[in-house]
Amino acid sequence: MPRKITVGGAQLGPIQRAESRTDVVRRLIDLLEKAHRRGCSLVVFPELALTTFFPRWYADDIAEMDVYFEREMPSAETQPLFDRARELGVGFYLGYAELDDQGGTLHRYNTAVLVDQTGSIVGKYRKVHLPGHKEFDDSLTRQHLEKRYFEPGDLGFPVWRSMDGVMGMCICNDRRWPETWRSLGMRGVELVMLGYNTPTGNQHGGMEPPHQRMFHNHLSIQAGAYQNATWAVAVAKAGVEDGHELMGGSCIVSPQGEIVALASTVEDELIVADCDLDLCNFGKSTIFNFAAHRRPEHYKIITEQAGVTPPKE
Ligand code: CDV
Repeated sequence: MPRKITVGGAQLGPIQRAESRTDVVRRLIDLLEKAHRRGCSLVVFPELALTTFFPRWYADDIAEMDVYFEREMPSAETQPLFDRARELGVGFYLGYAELDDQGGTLHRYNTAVLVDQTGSIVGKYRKVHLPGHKEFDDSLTRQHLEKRYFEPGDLGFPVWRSMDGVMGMCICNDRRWPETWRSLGMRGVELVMLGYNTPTGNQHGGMEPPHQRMFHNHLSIQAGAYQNATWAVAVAKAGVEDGHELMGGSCIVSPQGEIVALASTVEDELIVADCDLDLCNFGKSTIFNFAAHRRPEHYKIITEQAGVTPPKE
């Protein structure tokens, strides 16, 4: 039996600060219904897909940003998305800001869940690689305060057997780190879902103009997919959000590293691809047969230290 799954990447245009959760969920449901009409059984939404990208703003008291967080998933406001997904038999990946107060202590994470075709949450991932900084930095052209508002994820890089395949998740900046992809690859991942909110301009001024930012976006995803012989579905929140421009470029990448579907706008837009999960077998059994070719005895430096140790002058 071929393991083909038709996947939709549901890119979102901007979500302005004033937009209510109910209005956003309506947009998500519209995209979900469109995806269903196009034969999709899985839809990937962006990172922080329920609100504006609030880490661009500084608040002295981080609790001021709690209005952008979800205390439960699903909540009263997001339940209609889960209900519609179950009615249509479409699974989805959804990114959101998670406020976890289990055990009496508050924890804030940049989170994504995988929901299966019955509307049940089968997996949760919390973003490991948080970009940016913790304190206001006036040397930058713009702030990116994810390190202020979120803790690094504490769940590692798990995978789940769902929808006939081995499914993995990561979030935005994670895609730039080969460690993310290899951790998922080592667990046999066949489809990586990821959402992103990437400003079109670099916060360090003139370096890295927009065309390079887009190149790096695709380069990271294509390399990660190829080197781990997996499908990748990468989905942006795009356009001018509260005066700040986010890049589009949502794409679906094959296990050969080729882009097979690409968004052409910075608005709500659905991209679709038929993903044959068995196409992963070629890379996994030949050039990227890890058991046959990896040399972990030489890789210790990767897990034993974070920074660089150059040779002495
Ligand atoms: N939301 C993100 O993780 N954005 C980062 C930006 C700050 C570079 C990204 O890697 O796209």
